[in-house]
Amino acid sequence: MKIDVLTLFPAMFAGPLEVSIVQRARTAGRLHLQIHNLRDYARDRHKSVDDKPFGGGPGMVLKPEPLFEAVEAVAGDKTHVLLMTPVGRRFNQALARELAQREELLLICGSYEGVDERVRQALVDEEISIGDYVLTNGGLPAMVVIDAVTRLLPGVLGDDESSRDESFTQGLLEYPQYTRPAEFRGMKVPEVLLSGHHAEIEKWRAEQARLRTEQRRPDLLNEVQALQRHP
Ligand code: 21W
Repeated sequence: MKIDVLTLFPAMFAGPLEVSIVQRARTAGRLHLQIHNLRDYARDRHKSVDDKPFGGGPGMVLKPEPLFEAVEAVAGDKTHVLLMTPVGRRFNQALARELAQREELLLICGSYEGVDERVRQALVDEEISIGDYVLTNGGLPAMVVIDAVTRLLPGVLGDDESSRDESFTQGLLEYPQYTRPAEFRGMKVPEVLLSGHHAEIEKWRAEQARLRTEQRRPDLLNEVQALQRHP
């Protein structure tokens, strides 16, 4: 998959996308990721990317010209263009799966200033928010989307990682896990996990996952039922 990012803060992207599974996907050639500085597409002498809002009011608005220039330079016919914005569709695992089917994504990071509406109108296929809290710009949300999508690309997770991911607990919260020692500071590992009875262990884990989900995230249970009907 090819992913391009348009941002005013390219420095944010050093780090999170250069470690762990995303870095592994890049090295393996499964993910071609490029970060572009929106300011490089400003044509005027001052490289301005924003201006005062028509109608007055505080703050600034990202100008259309640099965004149009950038998208026209970077996007191809097949590119799915996303705008990261607090008013977008809420990001979740189902949307990550949808996006992972695309060949090319272009993520535009909004800033606190907001974006000229004509960008939405003419350039953007889909607007995405990662949740109901106010961030300073769309950089972190873009990294969240890239991380969640990358691990779903074919060949990115190892067999062990992806079989764990597709286990029966899909859509439920994770069951409790333990490693050695069997007793630590008086706290014991549940007997069943030491028993070697694989069927019993599976049953216990399934129960625990369901219990935890009922207690902590009852909202997820409807989605799990839907998943079980159409996996
Ligand atoms: C914060 C942008 C506030 C715009 C009137 C009109 C992208 C984000 C962002 C940001 C405003 C996401 C205004 C969850 C987020 C993001 C920065 C509003 C002022 N007044 N997901 N416009 N949370 N955040 N602008 O903050 O760009 S995805």
